[in-house]
Amino acid sequence: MRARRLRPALILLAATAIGLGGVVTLASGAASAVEDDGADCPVSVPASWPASTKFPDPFKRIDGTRITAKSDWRCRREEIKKLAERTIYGTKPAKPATVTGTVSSTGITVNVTENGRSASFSAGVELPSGNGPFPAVVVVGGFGADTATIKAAGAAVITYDPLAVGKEGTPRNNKQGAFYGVYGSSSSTGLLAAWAWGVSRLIDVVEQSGGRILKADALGVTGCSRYGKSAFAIGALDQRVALTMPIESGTAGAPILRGIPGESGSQPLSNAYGEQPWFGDAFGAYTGNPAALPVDTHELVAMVAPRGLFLMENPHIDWLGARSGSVAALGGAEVYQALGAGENISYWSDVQDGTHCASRPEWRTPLQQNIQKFLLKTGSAAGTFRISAKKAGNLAEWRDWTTPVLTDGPGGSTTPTTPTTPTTPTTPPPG
Ligand code: MCU
Repeated sequence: MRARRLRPALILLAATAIGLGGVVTLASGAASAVEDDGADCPVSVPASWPASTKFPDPFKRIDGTRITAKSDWRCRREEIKKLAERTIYGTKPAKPATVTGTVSSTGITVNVTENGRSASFSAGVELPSGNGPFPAVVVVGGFGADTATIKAAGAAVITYDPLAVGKEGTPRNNKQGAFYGVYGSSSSTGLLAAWAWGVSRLIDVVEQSGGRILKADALGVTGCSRYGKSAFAIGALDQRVALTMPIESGTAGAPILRGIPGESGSQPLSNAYGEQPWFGDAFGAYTGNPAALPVDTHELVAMVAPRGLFLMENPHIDWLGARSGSVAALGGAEVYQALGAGENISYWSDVQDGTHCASRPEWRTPLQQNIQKFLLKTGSAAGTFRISAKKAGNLAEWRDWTTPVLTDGPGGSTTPTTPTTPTTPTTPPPG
């Protein structure tokens, strides 16, 4: 059933960007200073929820009410995160008690300790020409990302080998790698959340390094295929990532899970669940019935909002589920729009070369523009949707909700503001 052999992974890069001080505004799309700005939101995941063949309403809280203000998104996002961890990814633990490490012009080392268990891993660094500190893009795995364009644009490349953090090829009850060394080989957390945890720890180290070489507030992430699934999860699960760029991610990546069974030739949910422990163990209950999921990937797209997101897909290989990918992007874009950040999401599947993870001329300019806009902060290109007619999904078939007009103005805060001067109110930008 495989469309073609999609090579197993090797390594690559990673990037980081971090901490802005103070308030983050929605329209600007700036990254947050923290991994999860809704960590303090009270969320109780119910024991059950209604099934729906259509997309769950991203604006509807677990209690059935809909959000009305942009500032409500922070805690609604946290609900989506908890539901996605419970059913799709497994839990991505928060920062361990101790994270230490080093950043040099050639590499990053990470050491973590939690509950008496320690683990270490490292990543490579390739600097662009010029003087730092530099923004950076974490490249997950060793293929499919256009590292030449990234560096030419002025960003460093952080080469991240996710397999050191979570190995492939293990049974679910004996997972291996740095993550499972700390959280246990029988952890129900899947590889995608484990790999995302690893990048979050790299970001911790870059933050702690003082920004002499790499800028913690200008970090992106990319990767192709299984590492496109990874890039998507990394960006959804860490709000310090300023720019998320998954490539040809397929099932367990951007494509809507509800769409896969009906998309001819796409990788079946059960096949992806069985191929590698990418999904969390709990997803096994949904492979035959995605309508029972309380969330879908349009809401993972929404979790990235208002930050930069550039989804790249290949419409020539059915296995990659690009039609379901387009619907996820369109559904998630509704949240971007409601937050006043509609220009911060791009989707591009209109490409010529059918080869999986090919080097593609079509993506060079938008890649450069996204790096300029979200990492270098020198550009303001509009978001673009270039959906191949070969694999164009129809959002209207998938939703039975409308997109609300949220109050608060375009400058509404998404971050629990810990103002340096607690008495000074935030002034939203004009407009
Ligand atoms: C698209 O990502 C995967 C796909 O899910 C697998 O079925 C296939 O074996 O490998 C792809 C990949 O990672 O190729 C490099």
